[in-house]
Amino acid sequence: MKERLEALFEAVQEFDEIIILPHNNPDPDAIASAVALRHLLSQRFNIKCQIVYRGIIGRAENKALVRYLNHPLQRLTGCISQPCAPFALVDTQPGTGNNALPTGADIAIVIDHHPQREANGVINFVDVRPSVGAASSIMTEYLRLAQISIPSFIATALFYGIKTDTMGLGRGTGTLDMEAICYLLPKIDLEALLKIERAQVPMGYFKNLAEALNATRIYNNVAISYLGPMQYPDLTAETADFLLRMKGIEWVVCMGTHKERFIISVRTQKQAGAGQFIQTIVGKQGVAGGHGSMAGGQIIIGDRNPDHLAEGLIEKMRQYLHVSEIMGQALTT
Ligand SMILES: [Mn+2]
Repeated sequence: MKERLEALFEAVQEFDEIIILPHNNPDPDAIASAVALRHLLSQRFNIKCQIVYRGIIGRAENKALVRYLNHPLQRLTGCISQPCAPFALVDTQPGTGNNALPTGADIAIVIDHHPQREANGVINFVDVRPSVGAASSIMTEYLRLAQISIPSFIATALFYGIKTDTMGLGRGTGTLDMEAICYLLPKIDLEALLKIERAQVPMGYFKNLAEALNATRIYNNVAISYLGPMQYPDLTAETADFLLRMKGIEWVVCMGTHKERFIISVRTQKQAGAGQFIQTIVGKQGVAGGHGSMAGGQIIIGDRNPDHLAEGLIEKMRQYLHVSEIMGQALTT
């Protein structure tokens, strides 16, 4: 591991500035990893780091987290035309289609825990560990190895990143995640964490929730919810996490549209297969990827009717999961 840290340092030492890029619509793991990497690079090498992202930070908890961190991320509106510094990707990789990396950009670092993608071009340093539950656990390890003290607000963010990505240390958790949690625990700001986790939600949240439940149909052990147009893109992920608690349900798929995109989130009680499932379903229509038990995909709607797109996808899902139920049963009526 010491060698890995050396290699990471070697990859960045020639730079004065680095652009840190998490995945689009960053979640707590992506946000915390970005902030931790900035801390590592600025403390050790005085490198100026800018954290940028594309999309929306939609969930009330995630908004509360960035408020607590004093808004460390800058939202990109246009495309990055001529980046003045190399990129460091966290919680994402080149070629996934879920980040704002411009084609041909210089990449200094990739730190991720999603399945490894084939990347084109030269990357100074790559650390991709799909066996780890959260990128925040990898970042905690680097800070520990570098013997850089972790301020309470970063420890809190990393802790929350691990907790959410592993669904409270249940989903895809490995030894490194447990080690990171134990190391971070004495350093966290518990009161702040509770405020983030119990962040107040706007009234519209309950309307969304009611609509999502009403839209849910049960196909044997599969729950599928098509939400139509959504106010923010990670509503599908939020709804899917919620529905997975339903007794007898092994697979949950939530779909909806946000601006020009059709968004799909998949969750499963099984420990494997979610990434492969969504990649097969989306195919060449868009981009998809994920872990064993949580995954997602996006399709640019173009001139297609999103309702028809949803119908076609549901049919493919039924076949893939060998579901005999054809129409599905409404959950709430
Ligand atoms: Mn992650």
